[in-house]
Amino acid sequence: PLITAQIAPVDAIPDAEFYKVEAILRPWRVQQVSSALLQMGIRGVTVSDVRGFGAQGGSTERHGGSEFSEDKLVAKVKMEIVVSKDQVEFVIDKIIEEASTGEIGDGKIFLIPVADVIRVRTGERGEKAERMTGGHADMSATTST
Ligand code: AKG
Repeated sequence: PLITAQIAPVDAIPDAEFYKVEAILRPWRVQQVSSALLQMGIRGVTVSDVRGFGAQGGSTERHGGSEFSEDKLVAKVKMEIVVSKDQVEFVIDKIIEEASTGEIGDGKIFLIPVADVIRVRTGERGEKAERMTGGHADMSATTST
């Protein structure tokens, strides 16, 4: 089934030039998600192995009564991607498309406004620092300097 982010536009959240899309995902779906992002020109993904639990208390079983009985930490992967505002919805939709199984434990996506991006090598800030050669900005070619 095709699932995309339900209408909750970026306009309704704190305004920023850049946002961090932080996704907690099933480890075995991460390769699929990151190659899809790469294909759409997204460059710059940070991945960490994490453990945690969500609304189900980490329980993988759903039969009555046992759901909230223990806090079991489940292995997940945290993907962090900082993109400009115009790319946020594409990235969220792509993550959902590639990571969703429809089962409990698919994970969650957090959207965080980012105040600035600074490239360590050059000290560049803002869009200059966020943009990467061969990345989304070059592929869409809507802006070029
Ligand atoms: C949760 O704790 O909310 C879960 O979804 C547990 C199931 C899982 O992550 O595999």
